Amino acid sequence: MEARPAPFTFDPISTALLVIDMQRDFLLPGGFGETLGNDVSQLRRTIAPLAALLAAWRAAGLTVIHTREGHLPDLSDCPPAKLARGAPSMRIGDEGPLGRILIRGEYGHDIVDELAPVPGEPVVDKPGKGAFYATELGELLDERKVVSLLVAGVTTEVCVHTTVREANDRGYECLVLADCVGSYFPEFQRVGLEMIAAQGGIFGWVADSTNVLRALR
Ligand code: C5J
Repeated sequence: MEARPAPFTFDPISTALLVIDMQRDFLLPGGFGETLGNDVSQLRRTIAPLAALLAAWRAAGLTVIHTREGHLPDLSDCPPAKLARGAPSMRIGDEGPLGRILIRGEYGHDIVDELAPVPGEPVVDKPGKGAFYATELGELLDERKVVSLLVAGVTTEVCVHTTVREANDRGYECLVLADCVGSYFPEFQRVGLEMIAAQGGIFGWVADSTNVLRALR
């Protein structure tokens, strides 16, 4: 299929759609992300195209894996440096508008209703920005003989980038879906995507989900 910087070749059977951290804490108006002063519409524009791609990918019987960033209620898996970073007015584990911020089991930690996982789709809980660090993601992909990833989710320059870099080092071919990844900062979105496809695709490929939908037909 058409992609930047060059066409992307994949076999859907050995490709997983990896949906990163589409959580209420990041995306919902009134949620943690918005209380930090972020414009959540920059992330919310990814929901509709991703829902359409998920529907087509599921209808074709293909692999979907979701991730969620978050921590155990006692914060034993959260490095003190992550807790303190940026001296925020609200920290991970504090009571936020949608429950304790980024704590597993809380309402805000879960995935937005529009993209809710369906039975059989693994949900990987990750304590870090990268989806491979301290998770079972590598084993899940091995079991399913996955060699390529279509990457969607938020945020482009943080958890999407970290995961794509981790995946690249592990030998996966990554296509990042430009319309299905989002950043609160338009400039980071633009540059984040350029960085992936630069230098002949140093971390992978970039394309819109409509190109994938066309390739599936
Ligand atoms: C993610 C973050 N998911 N920005 N987290 O990107 O802290």
